[in-house]
Order: sequence, then C-alpha cells, then structure tokens
Amino acid sequence: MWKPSACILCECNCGIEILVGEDGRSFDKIRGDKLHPASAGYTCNKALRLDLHQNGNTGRITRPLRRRPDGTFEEVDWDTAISGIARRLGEVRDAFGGETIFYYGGGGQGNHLGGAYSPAGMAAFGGRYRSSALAQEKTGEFWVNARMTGAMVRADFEHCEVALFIGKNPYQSHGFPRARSVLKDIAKDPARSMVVIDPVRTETAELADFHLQVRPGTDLYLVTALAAVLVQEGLIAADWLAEHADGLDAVTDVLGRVPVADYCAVADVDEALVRSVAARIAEAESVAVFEDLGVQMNRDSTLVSYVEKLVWLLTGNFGKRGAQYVPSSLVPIGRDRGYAGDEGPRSPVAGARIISGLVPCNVIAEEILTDHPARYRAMVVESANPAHSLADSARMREALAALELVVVIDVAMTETARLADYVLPAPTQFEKFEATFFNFDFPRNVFHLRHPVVPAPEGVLPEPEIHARLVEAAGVLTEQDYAPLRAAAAVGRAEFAQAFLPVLADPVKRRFASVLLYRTLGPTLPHDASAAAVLWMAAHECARKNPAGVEKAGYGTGFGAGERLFDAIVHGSHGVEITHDEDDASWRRLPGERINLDVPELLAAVAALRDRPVPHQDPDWPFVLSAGERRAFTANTIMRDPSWRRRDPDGRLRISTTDATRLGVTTGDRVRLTTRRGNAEVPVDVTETMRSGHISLPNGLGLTVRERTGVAPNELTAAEDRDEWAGTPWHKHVPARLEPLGAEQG
Ligand SMILES: Nc1nc2c(c(=O)[nH]1)N[C@H]1C(S)=C(S)[C@@H](COP(=O)(O)OP(=O)(O)OC[C@H]3O[C@@H](n4cnc5c(=O)[nH]c(N)nc54)[C@H](O)[C@@H]3O)O[C@H]1N2
Ligand SMILES: Nc1nc2c(c(=O)[nH]1)N[C@H]1C(S)=C(S)[C@@H](COP(=O)(O)OP(=O)(O)OC[C@H]3O[C@@H](n4cnc5c(=O)[nH]c(N)nc54)[C@H](O)[C@@H]3O)O[C@H]1N2
Ligand code: SF4
Ligand SMILES: [Mo]
Repeated sequence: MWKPSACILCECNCGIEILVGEDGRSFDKIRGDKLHPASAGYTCNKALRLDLHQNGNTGRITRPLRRRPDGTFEEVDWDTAISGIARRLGEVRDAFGGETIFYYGGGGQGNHLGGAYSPAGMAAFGGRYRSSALAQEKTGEFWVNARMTGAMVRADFEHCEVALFIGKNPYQSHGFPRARSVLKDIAKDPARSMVVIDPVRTETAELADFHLQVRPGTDLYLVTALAAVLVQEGLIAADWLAEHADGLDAVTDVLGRVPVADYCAVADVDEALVRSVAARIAEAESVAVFEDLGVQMNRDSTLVSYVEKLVWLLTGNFGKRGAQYVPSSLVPIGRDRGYAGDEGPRSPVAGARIISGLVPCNVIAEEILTDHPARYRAMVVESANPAHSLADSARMREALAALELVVVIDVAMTETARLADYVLPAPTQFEKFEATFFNFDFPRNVFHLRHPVVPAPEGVLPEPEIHARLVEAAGVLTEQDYAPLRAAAAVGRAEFAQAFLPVLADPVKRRFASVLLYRTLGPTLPHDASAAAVLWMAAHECARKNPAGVEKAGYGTGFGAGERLFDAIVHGSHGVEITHDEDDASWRRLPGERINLDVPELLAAVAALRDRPVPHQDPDWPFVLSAGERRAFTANTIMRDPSWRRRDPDGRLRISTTDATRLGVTTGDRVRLTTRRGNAEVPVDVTETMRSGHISLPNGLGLTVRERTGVAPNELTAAEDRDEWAGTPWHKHVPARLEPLGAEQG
C-alpha cells in the first residue's frame, strides 16, 4: 500500500509516497507525492532510496543503553534508564545548579516535533542553555535580520526576474521547493537571469548567466563592491527607500566611498562583470537572494549577511512578488530579539553572544574544558551528532568526556552516542508522527504532520514520551495536574481551552505546557496522534498572529479558526496549507512596517574594511579547504548506510586541474591533507570546476557504522576559527596543505 510521508534528507521535506512491502517493513518503492501542497510530486535523487535509512546498515538501536563502570554499554529497561537519568540530572542540578545542564539539538532536517517537547524536559531540571546546528550556520543572519527587518526573511525564486545565490548551491542542497525545476526554468527564460557568487563552478553556476567566481573567503569585498556600485552609479530605488526605510544616508555615505576596483581585485572578480551584475539587479522587476553556507561558514559571515541584505533593500526588493518576503509560521524558528551591540544574553563561560537563544556551537567545548565554576556539567543531545558535526571533533570528544553525564536520544549508534552515559532509542521518522518546522513558503505556507508508515520496533519510545517521563520523574507534573485538563478535554475543545488558560498564565506551568497537552489533549486525538498535541497551541497562535492568511486558507475566524486549522493538520496526512497570505502580508510582519538600513556597529566595520590589511595566502598553508560541501549523495549524518551513495562513495577531495598537475596527481590518487588541527588520507577528484588553491571535501561522510567511510571534516577544523559577531565557524575556509602519497608509497 502506498503511504504518504516526506523525505527527511533536507529542509525541503518533499512529500513522498512509500510503497510498503508485504513484510510490512521494507520500502519497495518511493515516489514524489503529487498531493503534497509544496512539492507537488517533486523529489531529487536522494529520496528514492530512503529504505536504506529505515532498513539499511545504519547502527540502529532499539534498547536503552547505560554505560558500565568498565566503559562498555549494557541494555536496561526504560524505567531504569529514565529514573537513572533523572537521578543523575538531579544530582548535577543540586551540586552545580540546573543551568549547568546543557541541551544540544532538537531535530535534524525533518524531525522537529520532539524538539517542541524538549524545553519541558530540560526545564524540569533547571536547564537554561542550549544550542543546535543553527548556531553554526544561521545565527549571524538571524541577528542581522533582527536589526534590519525584525523578522525572518526568505525569497521567492519561483517568480523572481533575477535570482542571486551567494555561497549557495541549490541544485544540490535545495533550500526552496522544487529547486532543480525552478533553476532550470530561470535558466531557460531569456527574460530572467541567474547570478551565482561561488569560487566553484557548481551545478548551479553552470546554469547561471553571471558566475562571479570569487576568491574563497573574500565575499565581503565582492558584495560590498556590488552594493557600492548601486550607490555610486545611482542605481538605488530612492523613492521606495524614502517611503519604507530608515538610515539610508549613513549607508550611502559609507558605500559612496568604497574603492570598487580595489575590492574587485581582492575578490579576483572582473570589475566590469560586477558592474553589469549591479545593473542587471537594478533594472529587474524583482530580485530574490539566498545566502548560505559558502558565506555563512566563512570569514566575515555576519558582515556579508548585512551587506547582502543591503543589496536587495537598496533596490527595493522586499514585500513584492518575486522578491524577499516574511513567511507566516506555525512554530517560529530563528527569531532573535535583535539586541544592539553588547546588550543581550551571553554564554556563561566564554561570554559569547547568544542569538535566538542558541550558544554558538564553536564555544561549547570551551564552555566545558575549563575550571570556571559556571561550566556545563551535563549534556542532553537529541537528534544531532555534535561529536561529528561541530568544529574540532577531537576537542569535542574531550569535552563530552569531561562532563558528569551525557545523554543521547537518537535512532542510531552515532559518533556522539558512543561517548554517552545513556543512549535512548527513538523510533525513526517513518515509525511515528513527525513534522518539520521549516515551513517558510509564501503566499501559501504549508505544514505537514506525517503519519507513521511502518510500526516501530519494540523497545523504542518517541521523544515526546521521553520528555514527558523525564518531567514526571523530576516530580514536576503529576496526575493532579493532568486530571482537570483531562476532564475538560473529555467535554470538548472549547472547555479544554478554557481549562488550559491558567496554564498559559502561570509562568512556571507554561514551561511544561507541551507535556500537559501531550498527556491530556493527546489521548483524545484521532489516529493515536498524541505527539501532535503541542500543535494545538501552535495552531491557535498561528491563527491569532495571521488572521487574514488563516482565513483566506479556508479556516474562518476566531477560536474556530485555530480549531479548524489544528484538525486539518491532524487529519491531513499529505500536508496542508496553513496560511494564504495577501501580497502585502510581509510588511505587516515588520515591527512598525519599516526597514532599518543602518546597523551602526556592522556599518562601521564595513567602513573600516578599507584600512584592513588585504588577506594574503600563508605560504605554509597554500590551500583553502572547504570542509564539507553538499553533493549528490550527502545528507548530513542522517544516511549512515554507505551503500546509499551511488556516486562518490568515498567522498573524494576535489582539486583543480592546475593544482593536480603541479602536485603530480590524477583522479583516484591518494593525498595526505593536513590542517592546523589534523590530517587525513583521501583520494582526489581532479576537476575543472575548482579554482586553483581551493579544495573541497563533502559534508556528512567520515561516519562509522561498522567501519569508517570517508573523511570526517571536523577532524580538520578548529573551534577558534569563528565569526567575531555570531561565533559561527569558518568550515569553508580551513588553511591546508597537500602531499601526494603515490610517490611516498612507490
Ligand atoms: N545534498 C545535500 N543537500 C543538503 C544537505 C546535505 O547534506 N546534502 N544539507 C542541508 C543543510 S543542513 C544545509 S545548511 C544546506 C546548505 O546548503 P549550501 O549552503 O548550498 O551547501 P554547501 O555545499 O555546504 O555550500 C554552498 C556553496 O558554498 C560554496 N563556497 C565555498 N567557499 C566559498 C566562498 O568563499 N565564497 C562563496 N561565495 N561560496 C563559497 C561552495 O562551493 C558551495 O557550492 O543544504 C541542505 N541540503
Ligand atoms: N565541517 C563541517 N561541519 C558541518 C557542516 C559543514 O558544512 N562542514 N554543516 C553543518 C550543518 S549546516 C548542519 S545542519 C549540521 C548537521 O549536523 P547535526 O546537527 O549533528 O545533525 P545531522 O547530521 O542532521 O544528524 C541528525 C541525527 O539525528 C538522528 N535522527 C534522525 N532521525 C531521528 C529521529 O527521528 N529522532 C532522533 N532522536 N534522532 C534522529 C540521526 O541518526 C543523526 O544522528 O552539521 C554541521 N557541520
Ligand atoms: S533531499 Fe531534499 S529536495 Fe531531495 S527529495 Fe529529499 S527533501 Fe526533497
Ligand atoms: Mo544545516
């Protein structure tokens, strides 16, 4: 029988249908789900063999594990595991304070429902600090958004006249619905243009009209030159800016003085090309822009985010079709308060800026490996693999070992789980109710609550149940808290809502709202969808915040709108439209409906770029390593079965033809790759797509199931290589050198 679900390998979460075999377990066939409101039948190559995630050689775990004093693991039952963890978290709290219990993760590319319950589990023990992968990619951009628009911004590539990608390869990495089709449409249409800023001639660059093949790590020079041309050549949307934006004079003052030719020379991009790109952007009806890891995990990332936003703001590309927009959301992700300068929360040891509630990933080890009294003492890791995915794996392993307690909640025996004191096994995303909160479409936004496709094996527990049991083991919630809510739920939703109001009004109880919903409203939901209970609150919040969009999507108004939206989500196994916005909805999501162009500290840093020494290559490290790019068969560390990779199974190091010739290596030859932090042996792939001096490794290999496949990129990266504003890593800019191994062996 074909069953609807979604691909879990990137943030798009395309709707799929799975033909479950007669054994009730195997995925015999997978196809795109035409009924999915966002992906409409689209998938890329990666989804089609998800069977290898569900049934492959993945190191699946199905029993709670506890570490013995001799270092080996033993299987324990759930009561033993939960009570043991609760006791030890309680001991850490009593000895050092609950705020020393750190939480990492909360969901990968497709599973965020458990993460909605984890704040309750952590609050039960006084946990306060947390982080996730977002704090090694998006937090700089979140901080800039908060200061400029006060809202998360996305872009409409489907309708744009000009698409601009900066450090982003959507042909492989996607990031918006039906990416490959949308890219091909733009490439085919003579009236539309695509601009790509990337040192690599990627599949996306291959489709582009303008490829600015920037010198790695110099994007700030290039993007500043681009913005400066707009100002210096009078290409800005002056009337639009006067009506909608503040701070223009300060910005034009700085950009007016930028030495465009010099900056293009630093970036090694032809000045005439930069000027024609500026002209193309300025004349376009609409421009959509996506900056991603090529700049966000690179030097000056927060400053690049700022200037990138100036490019589309100075040309009036916000709040209209084909440009940037502010999506509605069911569960907001990445909202920051936008504290200026030194205001705002800081991490307890390193004093790093906490953005959107997240401690920068690159300081986590530093917050542990110290004798500072406020250091973290315990860590709960959920659906993440920080021993592999964070900078400097060796130091991260050391940090995990220094903690009093590490708990990992995962489906597989990951690199991080191997270092834990307790490992709690969860059902896979095809064995439970699951959802992603990466819902950013516009004007029609979509949410997909996936139903289980196959039964979970005995011995695993879904994350909401784990967090509920932790809260109960801490003694925070008891039957007494549940009883009145259960009684109200038995009468009806309106009565339940009435009974739930006091929970929301109580600042302590509110922290446990998700678990209260799960235990009381949950059992009344159809299809055993208890895990969806937390979405009831989210649906009402969405209806309250976006009344027009929710009404236009067909859910009516008032309390009934929230109820109908929630019911549609619970029943709609192919995904549902949650809002249908009017075109001007983006404006109404901006505080004061205005845009701020002048972020003083960032603008001052852009102005000071002139006086900064021009970046130069250190002769000891003649290569720049991009440690972790997205390729046809990479999917973070979600796919652990190596046979999934039809191409590039061992994750080769890409190198330019010029450099390969100089080193005397050809495709398939092995080289020793050395960075300041480590070294690895890896076969090379010689290609015309790389610039000389630039080499790249895939992201998401270097995994160990039975044996290790590929190079683990973070054995080579350093935690101190990070952005001065947001603490985001420079994974795409690792100084490196290479030695051919052929000669050594021969
Ligand atoms: N196939 C696949 N798709 C994925 C994922 C996956 O693992 N595999 N992961 C998902 C996740 S978690 C994310 S965050 C996204 C990330 O998606 P992307 O950001 O698109 O992914 P990357 O390939 O890491 O980096 C993008 C580009 O940055 C370029 N780059 C490197 N150095 C520089 C530089 O100095 N300047 C500029 N301008 N560009 C540079 C690289 O050449 C690369 O083409 O992808 C998602 N999609
Ligand atoms: N050097 C370098 N490092 C990088 C990057 C890079 O480009 N270069 N990219 C970074 C980026 S952008 C990201 S997003 C991170 C990603 O790295 P992480 O945040 O560590 O996440 P994933 O690799 O997506 O791993 C997700 C984990 O979730 C588990 N999992 C899957 N489904 C479930 C489930 O239903 N429940 C539970 N409990 N667990 C589940 C998987 O087994 C896996 O262990 O890596 C980052 N690290
Ligand atoms: S990897 Fe991403 S784009 Fe490809 S099918 Fe899966 S969700 Fe869709
Ligand atoms: Mo990511």
